[in-house]
Amino acid sequence: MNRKMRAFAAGAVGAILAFGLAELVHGIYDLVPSVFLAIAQRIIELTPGGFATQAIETLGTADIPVLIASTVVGSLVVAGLLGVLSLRSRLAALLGVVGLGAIALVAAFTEPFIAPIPAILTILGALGLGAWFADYLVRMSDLRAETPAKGEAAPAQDAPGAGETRDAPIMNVRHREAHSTRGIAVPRKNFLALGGAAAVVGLTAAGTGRALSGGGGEETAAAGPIQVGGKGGAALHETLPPPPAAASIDVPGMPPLMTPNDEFYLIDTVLSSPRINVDRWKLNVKGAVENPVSFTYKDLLDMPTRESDVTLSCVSNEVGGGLVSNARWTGVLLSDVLKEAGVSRENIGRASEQLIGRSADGWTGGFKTEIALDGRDALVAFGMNDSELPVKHGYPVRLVVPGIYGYVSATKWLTEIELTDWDYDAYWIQRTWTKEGPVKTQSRIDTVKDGDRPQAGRIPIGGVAWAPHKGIDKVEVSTDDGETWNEARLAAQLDPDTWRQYVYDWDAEPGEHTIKVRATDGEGETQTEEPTPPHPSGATGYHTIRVTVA
Ligand SMILES: Nc1nc2c(c(=O)[nH]1)N[C@H]1C(S)=C(S)[C@@H](COP(=O)(O)O)O[C@H]1N2
Ligand SMILES: [Mo]
Repeated sequence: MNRKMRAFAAGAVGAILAFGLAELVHGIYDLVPSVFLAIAQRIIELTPGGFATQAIETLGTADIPVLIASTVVGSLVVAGLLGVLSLRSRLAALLGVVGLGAIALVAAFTEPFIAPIPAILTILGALGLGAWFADYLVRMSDLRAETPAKGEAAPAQDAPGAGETRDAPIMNVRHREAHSTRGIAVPRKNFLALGGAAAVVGLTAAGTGRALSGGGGEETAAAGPIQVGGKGGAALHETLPPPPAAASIDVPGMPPLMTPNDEFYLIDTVLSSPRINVDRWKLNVKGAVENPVSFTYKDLLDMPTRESDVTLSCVSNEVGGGLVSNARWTGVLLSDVLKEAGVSRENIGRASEQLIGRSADGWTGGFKTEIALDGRDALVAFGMNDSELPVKHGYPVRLVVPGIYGYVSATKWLTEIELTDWDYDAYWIQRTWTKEGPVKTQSRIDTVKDGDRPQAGRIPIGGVAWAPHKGIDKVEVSTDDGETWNEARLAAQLDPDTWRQYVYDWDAEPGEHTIKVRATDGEGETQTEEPTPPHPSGATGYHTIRVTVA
């Protein structure tokens, strides 16, 4: 390793130590935020439309690990470069560390739940430790002393500005020269051993912190059963019978009618789901309402509840993609919640035209208040497929609104409902997605995959079609690239708000075939053939696959 490489390694090791310590503290005390998660989170939020939109479109749910990995690697590279910079000017490197500290503090303080003093102490302590250790490695291995002439020649470049600071690096260089003449040079082996040991310590601390904070493990956290109703009795708690057998078609590869919670698609902007203490949680209904009210979790459970089967879909779903799922939701009607705040269909005005759902993490979704009151099963939901909402799906409470995409409506970790005018732009609207997000009618082929090479004979081509709140009236399959269409057999429609299964039994003959599917909604309208990308209002076009029949 040459001198610069060692200095780079020293800086990177310092960063690993700093991250390790910060993660460890976060693991022990979760009101000290995870610094790298906080930084990655700010990157998501600050990138105007671009990154987040692109990442969600192209990487789907993989965007989060990719972003975290880039944040970590990026930080190590910056720290390494500061190590190299410190060879020329310790002061400049120190300023760099101060800059990193400022970024970490700003990122941390934008997190929703934070204990300020411990967070500051942790960040400063971790950075101090990392910088000190990196500097120690550089000093002890005498990296700076090897080319004092270079250091002497460089002050102008090192100096960030005023004459006063201009002198400082020179003095530092001299100091280091003096220091080096004392001859404390660490041989290469010791450098590697010491640096390696520190890296191991840092990574272990980070790993321990991650494990303690349950990072990544949250999907598996089992959600308990829902405990509805204290006083009301059964009449106030409408339940649904199990889905009839006729609503499902039993063909290999068909997605289950009700998506199990751990298979339900996931889309959100948080790197780590807010963990909400349900005993302290409140839902505030505010803004342009007659009677601002607030509900505890128990208040909601004591209201008349209902179950509702609703298919949720993401605007960034590609044609044929998996960002669509169906669940049985339990909750109270959003219209009942609004009624308590004095809002009715008759008194919606300009000032209350839009309903904003605000999340504990600050995310917002907004839609026409009218939609909450037009009779559809818009729910303030706390149950999903007979259990409490899983943390990742919005525990303790979220919104579920049939017929409009999740990005405008389905606020998870809901803490606030605010009525406001139409001018307000919620999270994804600020990032260039369209203001109203009606779900576009879509259909997907599931039982046969693109590139399959099935045997000739009877092949069931099946899947799901959805036009939430309108329902599906017809699904057609073409096996000749759209020349001719065959009506598929439909399963019973569970609810107009859910997807509907279909199958077409194809007598396949050898050769190459292009298969397409299209659906017609409950209002007689067939989905558009013209292919458009998800951005800005949802993908259109027919799901198309190619198979070679042997
Ligand atoms: N707080 C919060 N709620 C949110 C989001 C989010 O990023 N943050 N994403 C929305 C989007 S874009 C969609 S498609 C749905 C997805 O819900 P799910 O992850 O439970 O499938 O949640 C919505 N609710
Ligand atoms: Mo979405």
